[in-house]
Amino acid sequence: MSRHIVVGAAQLGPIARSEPRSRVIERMLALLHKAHRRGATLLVFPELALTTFFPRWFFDDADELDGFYEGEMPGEATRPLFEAARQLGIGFYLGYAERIESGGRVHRYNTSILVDQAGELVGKYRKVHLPGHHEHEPWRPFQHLEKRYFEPGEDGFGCWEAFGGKMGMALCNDRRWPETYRVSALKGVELLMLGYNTPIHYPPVPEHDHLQGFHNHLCMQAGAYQNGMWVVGVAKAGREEGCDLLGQSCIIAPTGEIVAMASTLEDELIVHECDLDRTREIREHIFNFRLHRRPECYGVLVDDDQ
Ligand code: CDV
Repeated sequence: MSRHIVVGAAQLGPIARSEPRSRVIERMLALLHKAHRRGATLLVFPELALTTFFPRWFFDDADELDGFYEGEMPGEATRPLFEAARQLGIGFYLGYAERIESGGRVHRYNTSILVDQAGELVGKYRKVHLPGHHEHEPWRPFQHLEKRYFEPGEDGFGCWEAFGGKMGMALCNDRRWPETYRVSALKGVELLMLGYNTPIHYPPVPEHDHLQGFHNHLCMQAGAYQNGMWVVGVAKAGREEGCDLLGQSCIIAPTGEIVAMASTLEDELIVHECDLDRTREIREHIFNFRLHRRPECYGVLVDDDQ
C-alpha cells in the first residue's frame, strides 16, 4: 500500500458572528471540492471551524452560548460535509465546539474529529491545553474564555490508523507544548493535524505581538523535527469581529521544513503530497527514541507539583 498521502490544509478566512452554519459549510464544501480536484484524500480544517471564535466574548446567557456548540456530529448543518466526503472519497479533520449531556451533567469541549474517505468517524480528540482565563476580565480588549467555556480533554493525545498511516490530532494552544508532539510520536503518530485560532494581539504580553508568526512556525517546525512527523497546521485567519487572527497555515515535513504555506488571510487551500515513510529519516537516526531517549532522566516532566 502506498505510504504517500495527498493532504490539503483548508485555511478559513474570518467568520462573522452573524454568519449561519449553512454559509460556513458552503465555504468548506467549496474547499473540499477544490482539494479533491487537486488530488487530496485528506483535508484539514481549523479549530472551531463552524462559527466565529466565540470565546472572545463573555456570555451570561447560557442559551446564547449554547448556540455555538454542536450537540451531535454529524448534525443537520454538518451532514453535507460527511456526504461530500463519501461521494468524493476525501476524508477530513474538523474542529468544533462539542456539547454533550452525560451523567445528568452538561459537558463542553473544544473538539476535533477525523472522518475517513467513506464519511465515517475515525476518531475524536478533546483539547488538552486550554488557554486563556475563566472569569470575565473587562480590562482586555477582547476575552479569551476557553477555560470557562470548555472542560479540558481527559483522554490525552491519540493515534488513529487511517489513510494508510498513523494519524494524530491536536488543537491550537497544544501546538506550543512539546509534550503534544512527543506523546503523539511515542504513540506512533506520523502525521499530526492541528487547527488554530490565534489572535495577533496577546493582551497579557503585548510586547510579543510582533512574534506571533515566528512562534507559530517555531513550535510546529520544532515539534515536527524533534519527533520526525508531518505537521499540518491550519488557521482561521484575518480580521474577525475586529480581532486580527494569524494566518500562515502550513504543511511541515519531518525534517522541520515548511513545504507549503498559505499566502492570504482568506479561505485558501494548500496541498502537498506527504510520504509517510519520510518519518524514518529522523526516527531511525538523530531522534531514534529506542537508542537515544533517556526516560529515566525525565521524571520531573510528569510530576504533579511542577
Ligand atoms: N485558540 C487558542 O488556543 N489560542 C491560543 C492563544 C490564546 C495564545 C494559541 O495558542 O494560539
